[in-house]
Amino acid sequence: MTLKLYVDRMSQACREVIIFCKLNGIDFEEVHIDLSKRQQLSPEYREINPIRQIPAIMDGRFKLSESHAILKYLACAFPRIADHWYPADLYKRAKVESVLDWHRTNFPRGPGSYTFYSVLAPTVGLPLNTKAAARTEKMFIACLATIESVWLQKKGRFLLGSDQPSIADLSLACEIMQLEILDEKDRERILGPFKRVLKWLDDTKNAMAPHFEEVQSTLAGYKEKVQKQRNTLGSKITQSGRKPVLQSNM
Ligand SMILES: N[C@@H](CCC(=O)N[C@@H](CS)C(=O)NCC(=O)O)C(=O)O
Repeated sequence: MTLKLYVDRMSQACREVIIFCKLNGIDFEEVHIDLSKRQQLSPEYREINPIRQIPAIMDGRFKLSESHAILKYLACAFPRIADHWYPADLYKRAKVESVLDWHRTNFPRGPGSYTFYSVLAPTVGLPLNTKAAARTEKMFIACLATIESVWLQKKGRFLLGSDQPSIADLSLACEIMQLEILDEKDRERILGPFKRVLKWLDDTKNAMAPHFEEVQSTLAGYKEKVQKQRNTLGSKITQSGRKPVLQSNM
């Protein structure tokens, strides 16, 4: 039975799962759960993931949510997945886990939240929020500084001084790629000072070509959609039934 991925490519957590499958030749069916239509809240999807978030997978009768748990499951459940993704060696695996845990603890209020508050919120009927965007920007700039000075080392092109990427590289890179949805100037302002991070992102794109860029390219479409929506938003009622507010200072 084909593995099913319940995803929306607008979500960085979903993109990492799709890219992992593509890179490793895992056959899958992509079931689109449209966040902008709040399909994650539907009764049908609740049967797949009662937490009502994406991504989730169904492998036969086995259901699983949480992107990091999914990546680890796929790395172990499917044959011939190269060891560097999720090393069998206890010490190397523990280090990868350490980056993944750090990522989940610190980044949820990072690029995803920043792009949400500063650009994407209206696509789901919520107001932009400049104060929250400024708060999250501070937090994730601190995270970028940690990647630059702790997780990226002088030796090795990838996190933890490795010569090959792990699921931690894939997941963090997808998170940071969410910034693609911003204007070039804004992205440059945020990422520009972090030269090692920029080099690592390039190395990651190259190591994961062509699937990394192909799956991330969906963001360009969203960027265009968001810009159009920004132009017309003032006069429209959103799906939530609320009149959208373009700026909120809460
Ligand atoms: N920790 C979860 C986060 C999942 C998550 O926040 N998903 C978002 C999309 S990026 C979602 O489903 N949001 C819709 C909602 O919360 O209603 C993971 O890594 O899978």
